Amino acid sequence: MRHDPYILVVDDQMANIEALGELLAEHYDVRFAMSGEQALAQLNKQAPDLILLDIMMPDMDGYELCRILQSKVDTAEIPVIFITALATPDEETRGLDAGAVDYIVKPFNPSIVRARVRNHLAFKHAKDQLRILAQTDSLTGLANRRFLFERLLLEFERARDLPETSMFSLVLIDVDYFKRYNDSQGHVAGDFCLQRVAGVIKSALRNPNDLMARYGGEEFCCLLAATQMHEAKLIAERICQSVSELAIPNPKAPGQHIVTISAGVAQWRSDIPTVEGLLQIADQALYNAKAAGRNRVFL
Ligand code: GH3
Ligand code: MG
Ligand code: MG
Ligand code: MG
Repeated sequence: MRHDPYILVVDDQMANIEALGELLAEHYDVRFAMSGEQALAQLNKQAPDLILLDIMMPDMDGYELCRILQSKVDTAEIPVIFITALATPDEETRGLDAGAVDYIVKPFNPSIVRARVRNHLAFKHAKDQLRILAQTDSLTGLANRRFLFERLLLEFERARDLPETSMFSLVLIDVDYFKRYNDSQGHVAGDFCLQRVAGVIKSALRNPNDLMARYGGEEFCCLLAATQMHEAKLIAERICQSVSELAIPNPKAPGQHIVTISAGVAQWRSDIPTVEGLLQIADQALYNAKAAGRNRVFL
């Protein structure tokens, strides 16, 4: 079910909130806050799709709130429309410079407000869709390589700044004898097999800070936040076990003739300052798992 877009109205006067609520409630989930602090508290619970923001408010004014929103990763992408009695070009410029997408002067024309809100929400929706596409692997629905590296770079930056409290692990996964699978079952079945393996990897996700990605063709990488390598190894072993339990026939593979995976695990350390360095350690562990007979996890 699709939910109505959520619009947060921030204004210190009830009359303004009521007027905007009346105008927009038919098509949108309209909620309100009567101060900047209240708005920030609301934003922590759920991010709105759009904010309608008054400028003149006691304590924190609209410009300041807008700047705070722009400075935080979680809120920087939420479009803000100022809706204010301040009507000079200087004030409008200041509002747009603070990062607002639009500026509406009170008293407002209801149908223009509705039209602007609708257009900005459509733009926001298109942007969200594009971002999801840019971050997602289309075959498996996991994160793609680009998004994985963006996140890894962020994690490394954070770890460099706070080495004492930083900890995370990488699991590099490679499907065993997958060339033989393709050769005997065909590429279409191969793609379907990768989707099923990805499904197992996805179900190992524990919280929003974990990231499961398709690293390359039949290779996957899990970024496990706040996880040391022995815990990461257990998670990888569970994935390994679950993939073998799928019992997907791979007639040309030795042993049980089923699809299995191998994995290498590495934990972040301050003496390995680059993403590539840590990936190389995980890759060496993966290589050792392969050499030791596959269908297993190595540190
Ligand atoms: P190993 O156990 O040593 O990993 O053997 P392997 O055969 O899995 O290793 P190799 O790297 O030689 O083969 C990987 C194969 O994965 C080659 C390629 O045909 C297949 N592959 C890579 N990407 C895709 C994909 O998107 N779809 C399908 N169907 N096959 C893919
Ligand atoms: Mg006001
Ligand atoms: Mg491979
Ligand atoms: Mg392989």
